[in-house]
Amino acid sequence: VITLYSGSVSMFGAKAEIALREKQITFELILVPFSIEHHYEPKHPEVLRINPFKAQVPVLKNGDVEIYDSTQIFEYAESLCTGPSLWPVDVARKAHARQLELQSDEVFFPHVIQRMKSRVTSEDHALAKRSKAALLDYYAIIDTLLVQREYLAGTFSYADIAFFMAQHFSAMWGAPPPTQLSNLIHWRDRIGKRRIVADVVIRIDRFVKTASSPNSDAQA
Ligand SMILES: N[C@@H](CCC(=O)N[C@@H](CS)C(=O)NCC(=O)O)C(=O)O
Repeated sequence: VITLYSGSVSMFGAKAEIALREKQITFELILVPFSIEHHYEPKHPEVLRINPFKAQVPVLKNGDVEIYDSTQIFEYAESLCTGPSLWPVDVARKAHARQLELQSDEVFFPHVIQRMKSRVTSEDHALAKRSKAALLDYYAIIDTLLVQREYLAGTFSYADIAFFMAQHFSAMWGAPPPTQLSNLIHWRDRIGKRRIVADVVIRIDRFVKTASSPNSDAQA
């Protein structure tokens, strides 16, 4: 049996969860404890054991296979050969899709993380502004890429899953795709309508709403 350890508000965990579901892989989902006050502390023992270096979710376990990192989980999911192929078949398109997936995690999302951090310390306000400008620049690049294209790399792929979740978290932190970038907006709506994607997003949004309400246990 496959087990995925994720978090209630984990962008990277959501990527992995959506991918496994889109690949029609049966798995058990364990949401590790998370609260606004203590974040992921104390860390889940299985997360610490399987990912001792980073102690981060997502982590996946399937018998002897114990791996971490959302991109590695994409690769593992693809190698199980179930469901639709989520990398383009064409070699060049596949390479492009991988680049876009990396950019989403390592170029775009770090600016979102910067904005999450800046919320805590107001002296970082200038940094938060600079991050927003960088996010907007990247949105414009993706909007151009999506001219006459339904999905980032041609067919629905891991690149779409990654960037959909990244932009969703960016929106949560005050930097949604601007409405005038219509290719990007249509793409976002197209991906967001997928049953599997919608279910994961609804659960995250519900958690955020509950955790940030004044009466919630998460703040206690
Ligand atoms: N590169 C990793 C990043 C994973 C990551 O940043 N996980 C966050 C949650 S979204 C986490 O576990 N943070 C807790 C911590 O760093 O202490 C991936 O793609 O899975």
